[in-house]
Amino acid sequence: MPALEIIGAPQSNYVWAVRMACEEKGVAYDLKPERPHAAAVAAIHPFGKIPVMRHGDVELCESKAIVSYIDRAFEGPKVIPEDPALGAKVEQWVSLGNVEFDKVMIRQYVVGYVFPKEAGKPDMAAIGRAAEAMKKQVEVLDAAVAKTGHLVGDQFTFADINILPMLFYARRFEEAKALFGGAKNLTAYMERHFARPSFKASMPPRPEKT
Ligand SMILES: N[C@@H](CCC(=O)N[C@@H](CS)C(=O)NCC(=O)O)C(=O)O
Repeated sequence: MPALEIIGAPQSNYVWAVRMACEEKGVAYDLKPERPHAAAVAAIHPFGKIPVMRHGDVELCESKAIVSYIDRAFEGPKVIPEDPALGAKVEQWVSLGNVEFDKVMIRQYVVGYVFPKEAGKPDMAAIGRAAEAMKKQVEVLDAAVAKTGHLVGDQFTFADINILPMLFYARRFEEAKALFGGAKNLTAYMERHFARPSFKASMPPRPEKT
């Protein structure tokens, strides 16, 4: 079996999610830290985004495709259930994560603090707008995990894996901390899953950057 290479800076929430999926499954991999648009990344992702993956002659970009491949190609507990309805629900939450939650929580809110357009001067108006948009997102997630403590069924899946790094990064900042504090199901969900060995083992060395 050739080595599985995960290529991308570990601070990326998407690299973190792919690595966490490997840890959940007990799949060994080599992490090759590379920034977006580095040659090794641009060779696989047409828009230079991380993560990308190489496994023998299989090269892939996009975290959802990468995790789907790893889940099918390797042994270990399934992170995307084979049951059609549950598997589709995982895809649904991963799409919502990537299209809705990442856009607001990471690209607008966290990046607004960590990588402001003007160095050292976060655009507080833009951050405030992102925090406003996060209110509804927090309500949605709080309701979604209320019943089982998971996003899909009563099992830990890639739907959870995908969202946890986003929540971890967002709650480092005051507005998110306050919003999350008012969402008791979501708070319990984070406390429970942030303690998972797979979450800790894949945590970036300095998680302040995305
Ligand atoms: N849909 C992609 C998103 C990947 C992504 O946005 N990665 C960020 C880092 S967290 C990136 O490479 N950004 C660089 C850019 O957008 O140019 C996936 O799921 O892998």
